[in-house]
Amino acid sequence: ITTTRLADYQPPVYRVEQVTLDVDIHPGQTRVTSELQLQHNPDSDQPAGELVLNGEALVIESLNLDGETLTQDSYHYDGHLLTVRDLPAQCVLTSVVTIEPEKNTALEGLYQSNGMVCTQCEAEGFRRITFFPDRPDVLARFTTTVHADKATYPLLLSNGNPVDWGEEGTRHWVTWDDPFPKPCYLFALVAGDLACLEDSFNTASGRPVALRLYAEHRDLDKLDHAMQSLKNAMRWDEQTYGREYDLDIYMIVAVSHFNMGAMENKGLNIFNTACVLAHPDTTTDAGFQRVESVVAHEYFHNWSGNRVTCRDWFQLSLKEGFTVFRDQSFSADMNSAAVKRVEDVDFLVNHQFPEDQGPMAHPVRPAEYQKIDNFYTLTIYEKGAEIVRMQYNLLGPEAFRRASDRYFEQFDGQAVTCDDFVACMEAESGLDLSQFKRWYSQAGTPVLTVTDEYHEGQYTLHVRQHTPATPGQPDKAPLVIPVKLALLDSNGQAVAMDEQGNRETVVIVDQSEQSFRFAVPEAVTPSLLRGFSAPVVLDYPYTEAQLATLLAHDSDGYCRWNAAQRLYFSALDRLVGDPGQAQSEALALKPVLERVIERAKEDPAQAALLLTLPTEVALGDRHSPLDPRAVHQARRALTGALGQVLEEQWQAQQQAWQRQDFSMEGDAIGGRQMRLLALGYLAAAGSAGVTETVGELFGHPLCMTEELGALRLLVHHGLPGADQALADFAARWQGEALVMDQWFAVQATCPGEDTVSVASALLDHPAFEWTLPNRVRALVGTLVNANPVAFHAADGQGYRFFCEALARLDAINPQVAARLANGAARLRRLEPQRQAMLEKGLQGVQQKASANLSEVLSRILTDRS
Ligand code: DPP
Ligand code: ZN
Repeated sequence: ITTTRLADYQPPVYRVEQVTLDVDIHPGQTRVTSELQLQHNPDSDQPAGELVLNGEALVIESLNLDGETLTQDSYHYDGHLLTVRDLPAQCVLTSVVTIEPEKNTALEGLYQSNGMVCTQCEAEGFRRITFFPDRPDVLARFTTTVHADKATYPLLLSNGNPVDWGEEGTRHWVTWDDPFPKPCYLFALVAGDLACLEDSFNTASGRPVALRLYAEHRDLDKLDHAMQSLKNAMRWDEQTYGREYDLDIYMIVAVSHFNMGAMENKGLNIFNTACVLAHPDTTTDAGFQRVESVVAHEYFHNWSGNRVTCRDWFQLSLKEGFTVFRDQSFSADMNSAAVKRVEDVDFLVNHQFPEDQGPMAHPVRPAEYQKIDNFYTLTIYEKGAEIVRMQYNLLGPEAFRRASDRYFEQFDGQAVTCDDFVACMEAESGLDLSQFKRWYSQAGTPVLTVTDEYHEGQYTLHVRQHTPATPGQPDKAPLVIPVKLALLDSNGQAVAMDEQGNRETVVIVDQSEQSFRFAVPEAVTPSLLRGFSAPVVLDYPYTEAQLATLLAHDSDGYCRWNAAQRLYFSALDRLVGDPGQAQSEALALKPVLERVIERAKEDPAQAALLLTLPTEVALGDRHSPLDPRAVHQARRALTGALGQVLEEQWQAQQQAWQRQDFSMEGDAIGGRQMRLLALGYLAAAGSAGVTETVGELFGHPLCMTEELGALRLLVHHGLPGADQALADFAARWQGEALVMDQWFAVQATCPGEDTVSVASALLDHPAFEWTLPNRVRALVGTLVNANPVAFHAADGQGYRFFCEALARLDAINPQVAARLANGAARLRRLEPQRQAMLEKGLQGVQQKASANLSEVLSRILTDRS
């Protein structure tokens, strides 16, 4: 196992000017011929002569340099690297290799999925197709010819435009040419028998672009939403960033077997079916929103990622953080911006913060890795997006737009670094962002400790910042933390904070300790970190009365949500170990929640967010050592008690949001959320009639959101009819893989220790497949990550289930196994008995683990935090 370090970066010794690929697909064996036009790189301090190419498990048929066959003594291949000696400064290297896509269950490189052949090359998949300098700073022009059987693979696709085609008996071929130089991680190829939804888009400058979305024939009716999302994203990027699409064709192919969400290959995106297919009968509202954002995300990569790419994989967040920021802004513009921001923050604090506080903590620009696949993380993506968002807010929209224009124009066609991005921000704003850049190199979540005092018209905030140590980074320097704030008077109204009468301001915290003064006429409640202006933990001793004021009156959606979360957490913290007090906690919460419920008609989606209790995982992280049973009981008790004390209100809500007709309008979606939430509280309270109402909803749903929502309530609350509903659901949807994923997930997330045996039995269900990542995530991933009381079952059953799954999966798909292993990141927070059981299980898995899995396991096992 080798460690790759940012500090060791060297420019490539050779450039590849042109790649001519010929991929000849035959059953059992695919032959790949590649011709590389090589040129010594003047930026390298190494002389011409020796070239090292990546190539993973390739079977060599021949190697040829400038038309001469290479003899065994002029090259060396160890199964991973091919070293060729005595190369001139300019030459053509031709290789013929064979590969076996049918046997590729790792789903990297060229592989088969439901009868089609497709690729996944990011980060290091191309080396499983042919020999190449597989690194993002080698940009080459690709011309690709695909040959295959006509009947099995009527459709042959690659990047760029089709320039030539023909037939050879029962076989045919197509040549694609991509005029834009690209790194090989953006290469794509698809061969299959697929249906196509076709449309077109006229760019701002009037060029027509053909839009083609491909899926299996049975899924043709599930492509409309992705198409509409794509067109919206194309228009938005023109209007918001001045970025036009650049090829004549834009294609998306839906694939069932896929390790990630989707892949932004130039002109030929390949998507996990879960991120592109959508139909109201089979897809939940959340699924629709995911499709919209992922389609946009991959489209936006055409500029932030493809036209301007990363110099090395340490810069991954250069494209991912920026592109997530872009897709978040897009979704905010398409839907409710306030709701979108809260959803994004909720995701960040509940998933990225724990990562940043655990053994896998790493900077947004890591300094080293063993397998880059393990760094497609929430830190790179979501925290990376927050770092771009802070720069957006520091610069303001106009300067930020000038800076992004400069970035895209100056670096078009190049492979660059996070420093290059920040330099553009500095150049267009005049700001000095050198200290700000610590956000890229320093891991961990900063804690802002704030206290305040009020004396005779003078309100003072004292702020301290501290970032806890993370693996390999014991000492942390102060960051630049923009804190947006307002000050609320006793009526909850924001007061003027300066002579101009501004009622909101931003203070920049950039030292370990600082104070900020405001002249205000009375003692106030601070509304801090508005819009979640920086990804930090805020520690301020809010009283419950202040939280009630913020929740009722603050104009900032994030601060309202955060106030609600704090109220819930303090009630739940008291109930952990003492759930008998749930009734009195619920009564104390009742008046504030009543006001939120009353306002639900203004924005039901926002109300649903405000009325949702923190998860058991989030609550568990506040208690050391983790006590999953007590946490589960506390949350369950509070849910039931809130169901009881607000029963009338929940009843009214569930009736108010009942609809006769299906709609995808914002209010209809929010209404479904509110209705299901209200039914959940009623079910937890054992309210009379709720079984009938939920059963009725399950039997006559208007859409999958209702059908699945009702099924989840039946199963998770153990209502009569749950088993029958599960059987009916499976019978109805057995042919729809994505719906069946949900069926597995509903069962795996049923809170309770018994769920482990249910899930173990489901591993033997005929619809369960180890080779299908979506299915494994639905059953194993959800239990491990979203069902702590089952995962941490006291007898260790959950750990056995997990470790067996890890070992089994690792032999099939190391990337997905390594991702799943992160479920054990809380190992050192467990009490000694559980810790010993899980540790032993993980050590057993570690002995035979792949390089991917081994990196994650060793970080977890050596964690001493
Ligand atoms: N396909 C992944 C994404 O778009 C990796 N680039 O985030
Ligand atoms: Zn991306």
